[in-house]
Amino acid sequence: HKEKLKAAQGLHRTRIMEAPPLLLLLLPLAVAALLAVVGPPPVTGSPSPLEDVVIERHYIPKLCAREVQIGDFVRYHYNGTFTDGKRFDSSHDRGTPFIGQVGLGRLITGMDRGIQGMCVNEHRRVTVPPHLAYGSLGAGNVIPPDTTLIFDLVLLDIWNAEDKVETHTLSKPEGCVRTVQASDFVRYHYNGSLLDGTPFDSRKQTYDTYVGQGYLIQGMEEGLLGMCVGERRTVIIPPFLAYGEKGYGTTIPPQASLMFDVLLVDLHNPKDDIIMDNQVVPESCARKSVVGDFMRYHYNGTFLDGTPFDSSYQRNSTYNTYIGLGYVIPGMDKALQGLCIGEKRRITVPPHMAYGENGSGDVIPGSAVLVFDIHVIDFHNPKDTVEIRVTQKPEECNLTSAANDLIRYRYNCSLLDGTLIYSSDHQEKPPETVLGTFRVIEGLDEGLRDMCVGERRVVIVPPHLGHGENGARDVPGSAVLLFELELTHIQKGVPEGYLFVWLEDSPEPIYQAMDLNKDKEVPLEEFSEFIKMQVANGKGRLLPGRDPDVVIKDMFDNQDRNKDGRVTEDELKLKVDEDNEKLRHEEL
Ligand SMILES: [Ca+2]
Ligand SMILES: [Ca+2]
Repeated sequence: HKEKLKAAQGLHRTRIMEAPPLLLLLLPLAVAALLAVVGPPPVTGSPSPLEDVVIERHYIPKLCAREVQIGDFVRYHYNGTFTDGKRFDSSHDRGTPFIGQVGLGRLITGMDRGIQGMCVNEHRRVTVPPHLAYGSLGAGNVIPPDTTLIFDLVLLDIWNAEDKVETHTLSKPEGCVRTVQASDFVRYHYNGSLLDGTPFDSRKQTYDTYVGQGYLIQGMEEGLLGMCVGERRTVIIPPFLAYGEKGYGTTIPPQASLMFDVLLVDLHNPKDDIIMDNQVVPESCARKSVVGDFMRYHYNGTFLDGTPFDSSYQRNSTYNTYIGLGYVIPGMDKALQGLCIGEKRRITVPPHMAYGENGSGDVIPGSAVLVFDIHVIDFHNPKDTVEIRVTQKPEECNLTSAANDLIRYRYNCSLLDGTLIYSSDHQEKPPETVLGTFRVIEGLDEGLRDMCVGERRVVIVPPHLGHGENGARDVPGSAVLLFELELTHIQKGVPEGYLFVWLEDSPEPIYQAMDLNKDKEVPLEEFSEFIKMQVANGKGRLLPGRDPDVVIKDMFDNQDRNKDGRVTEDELKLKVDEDNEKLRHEEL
């Protein structure tokens, strides 16, 4: 208000000086009365001297955020001409815009008045009568006395000493939790322009810097505060919070307001730890991952602004690693501990716990915060054993499965995320195996032991007791397998290397028992009949899982040492005696 008043007083004083009181007195009263009613008469013939500046607005920008007011500083180009068109001054010729403050009597009064209300980029012609310019004295030998001056102006910049940094949010993502604070490290894109729109800087890469530690011009330090990642802002900075009187290089002139279009893409603080959220924990969680476990997990990797950089889903293969042993970035190594199988969580890793200032290849820029949405498929420890949970046990459970037994069973085999890989229900015949003969994976063999017919179990097999690092058809490498088992049949077996065992003491003497028709020789038919009789009477047991006739033929061939198709008393030996003989031989 004070400045406005001063300006008004200034104007008033000039008018009084330029209009002699005598002239006013001579004006006939009648004419004065007429003027009071109808206004001044139309101008005819030679134009009478102007009382005030005349403003012609040749171009007004569609967007005019701010108009020049008293007290504002302005930067503008101008051409000054006389009414005959002769130029007496031009900032264009000097190549330097004029900088001044408006309405405080520091410009000629006509300009103080003529520039008010102007927008940046407006083109204006201001015609200034002599009494609002250099009056009857003129100015040196440039402006003669009593000269009307014409100024063609282009306004380039406005600011005020009271100005603060101005920010306008153009767009902002929903659910913004974190905003820029002093001492944060930010990565942002920007376009920089002067207030009239002249661009001075733009780059393809992000600008990466600390905030609030003097690395930036003061206005940018303030303008970035409170921003969210993904937010787009216009930041308008007055010259005294930018490069001030000196400007910067050839691109930023002295006393230039700067306008930045800023897009924040990344934000962290050097004190940040990993952040974990969006956690989804499965209902049952028998064990949580610890250092030394080997984990298989899927992940989507994005930057903070949501731009994806990597995904295990796209490769259609889990990421597999030991955890807590430095095989992955420190943030991930830490984040993978204490998780349940099946758990999902989001892990935000600051760059000092990821790829640091240098980033990684073309994929991860320097100082990038990484966001991983992970899904734990399974984990195990190389020390893990087979885990057996009995889910159903028949009341009567006398006969249990053991090594060498032939068994039949039903099973479903799944990954720990529930993906069914194999099921015996999809096979024509129920699977059959002899335990302890490496016909099934080690963990399953173990899981099928000590089971009675009708018993059901869940058996969890770590990969080193399953299909190992390489996996098998439909089984991914290093996968933990879950079997649902039901034992349906047990046929007790014989020890390894045996084709037949006695369950009771063998008949003595055995050859006589075997020679059914007592003719001192035992052909295959007789031998076979004898063995089958022992099996039928529960006195002996044949190797299960093979055609009994084939097994008996093998036994017979072993005994018929001279291969004449009949076993004699001399040829017959029990396997136990044979083994003892071998042993003796070796000792000798
Ligand atoms: Ca015989
Ligand atoms: Ca023989």
